[in-house]
Amino acid sequence: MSSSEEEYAPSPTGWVRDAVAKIVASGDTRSGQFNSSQPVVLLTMVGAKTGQLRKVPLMRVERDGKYLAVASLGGAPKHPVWYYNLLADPKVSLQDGTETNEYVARELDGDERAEWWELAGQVFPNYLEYQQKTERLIPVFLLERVG
Ligand code: F42
Repeated sequence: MSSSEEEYAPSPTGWVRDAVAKIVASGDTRSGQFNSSQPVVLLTMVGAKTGQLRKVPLMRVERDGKYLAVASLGGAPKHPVWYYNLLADPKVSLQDGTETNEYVARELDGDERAEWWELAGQVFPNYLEYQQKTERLIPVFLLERVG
C-alpha cells in the first residue's frame, strides 16, 4: 500500500511529527526510538475521512512475526484517531527497522486480548499505568502479515 517515500499527512503533534520525519529520512525506525531507547515501529494507514496516508509511530510489541498496535494515547480519555482508521481499513504497512511489510489489523477481545496485553505490559510497562489512568479499555490490535 505505501512506501516511506509516498506523500503523507504529517501529525499535528510536534514530537510525533519529528519522530516520523527522522524515520522517513533515515529509512530506519531505530532513528525514531521513544525516549531514545524504546524501539518503535511505523504504521502507515489510510485516513478514514480524508483518504490521506497517515504515518503513526507505535511501540514495538512483537511476537512470532506478529505485532501489536496499542491505542493507549498515554491513557487519554479518548481513543486516538488512528484507532478509527484501522477499524475502517485494517490494511496497513508496518516498518520495523529497515524492513516494511503489509499487515492486516484485527482488534482483539477476551482471552486473546488478555494474553497479548500481558506481552504489551512486559515490553512497555507504561501501558499498565496508562490503563489505570483511563476508564476506557485500551484497544489492542493484532497485526498479521499478508502477502
Ligand atoms: N500512541 C499510542 O496510542 N500508542 C503507542 O504505543 C504509541 C507509541 C509511540 C511511540 C513513538 C511516538 O513518536 C509516538 C507514539 N504514539 C503512540 C503516539 C502516536 O504516534 C499518535 O501520535 C497518537 O496515538 C495520537 O494519534 P491520533 O491519530 O489521535 O493523532 C492525532 C493527534 C492526529 O494526528 N490527528 C490528525 C489531525 O490532523 O488532527 C488526524 C489523523 C487522522 O487519521 N485523521 C483521519 C483522516 O481521515 O485522515 C480522520 C479519522 C476520523 O475518523 O476522524
